[in-house]
Amino acid sequence: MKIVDAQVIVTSPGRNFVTLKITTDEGFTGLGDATLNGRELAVVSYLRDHVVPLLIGLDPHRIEDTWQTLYRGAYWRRGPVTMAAIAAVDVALWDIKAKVCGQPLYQLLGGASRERVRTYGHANGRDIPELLDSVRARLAEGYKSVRVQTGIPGLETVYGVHSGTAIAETVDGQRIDARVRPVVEDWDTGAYLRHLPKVLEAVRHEFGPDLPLLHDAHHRLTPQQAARLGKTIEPYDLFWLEDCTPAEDQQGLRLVRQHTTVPLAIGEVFNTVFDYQTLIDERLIDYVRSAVTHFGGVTPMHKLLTYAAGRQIKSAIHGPEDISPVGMAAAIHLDLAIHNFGIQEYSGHTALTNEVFRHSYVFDDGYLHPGSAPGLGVELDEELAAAHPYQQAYLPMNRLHDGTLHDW
Ligand code: CS2
Ligand code: MG
Repeated sequence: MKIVDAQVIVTSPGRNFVTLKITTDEGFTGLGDATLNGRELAVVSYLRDHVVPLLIGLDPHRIEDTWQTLYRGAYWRRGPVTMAAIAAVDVALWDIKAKVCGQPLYQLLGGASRERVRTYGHANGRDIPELLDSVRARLAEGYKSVRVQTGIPGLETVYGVHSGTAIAETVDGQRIDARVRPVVEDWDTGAYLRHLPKVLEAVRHEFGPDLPLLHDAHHRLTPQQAARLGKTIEPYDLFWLEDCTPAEDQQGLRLVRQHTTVPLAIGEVFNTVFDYQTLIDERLIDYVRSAVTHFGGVTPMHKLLTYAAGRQIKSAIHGPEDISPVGMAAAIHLDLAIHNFGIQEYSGHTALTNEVFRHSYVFDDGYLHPGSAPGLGVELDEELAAAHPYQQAYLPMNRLHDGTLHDW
């Protein structure tokens, strides 16, 4: 069998997605997600201009060799753009291989290790009452675990809280469309450290001690501040504290681990195993968070999770709405198959997105299942995708009150 065509399809059914579609001479097609939120077109060019020409004529069954060729053969390696492009090829080839076998992908990854995949959803509020309503809404939708994020008194906008009042960065004093330049949110670490314990106290008071609660600090604290926060919130028994400090500084987590037993989840911005080595070897984290789409695909993700399993670290594959249903499906197949599954983030997608990407995975009662369709179980409606062209959109940025740029 040979690859005869590879198309990069960009669509924006409410938000931008980049999808690679590979076609073989025997008519099998495979899909891969290449979406890198806020930098989508860089991956489009990496694929169209540099990778697609190399795919034509290859044997689609040679997934490992193709992955190594794209990773080592480029000479320049690692990084979110490169690894998202390689991921799209890898996932599309696994989709094809599973379709040729007539099996859902998880059957090629060792078969099911569980009946279904537990998830967590996002609850957000500008204030505590609004957050409590949002938690109720997630529970009503069936979620059994909930991530909680709120606004912070004194701050106009904050990550994870859709307030709509964010200020677009201005140029020469002129306010400009927030889609053309990043929206600038504001941040105050002290206010956050003082406020979060009150939020968790209120949520525990309202929903009791048993509801698994998660919180995302989104890379905003120093290791010392993260250690302090971890200690402070231990009484609220979080399922995890996520991205408590920028973890490129892997050794920074040693300080956090020395001071708190709060479970730690890290890695959604990581794209190779090298980003995790100290964290995993020294057991500095409890969950790995990379997305299949950003980590080079199913092939390296499966290897990472096997490596993590040796140190009793579990999976928590990244699953916000900016991971397309193609990337989501790949995650769910892995989730069903691996032994050291932890939890799957699942924000879901809009109805229009689910029309563009028709998928066989099902969300029911807080759990996901990939379904029994051969391959990933996702079909792309190319005509509908073409009706929703790319729209420039940046991720927000963060500035402190003195104007210093801070992690968002
Ligand atoms: C967040 C993400 O889901 C999460 O844990 O960190 O929503 C993140 O903000 C986005 O994926 C960025 O594109
Ligand atoms: Mg996160």
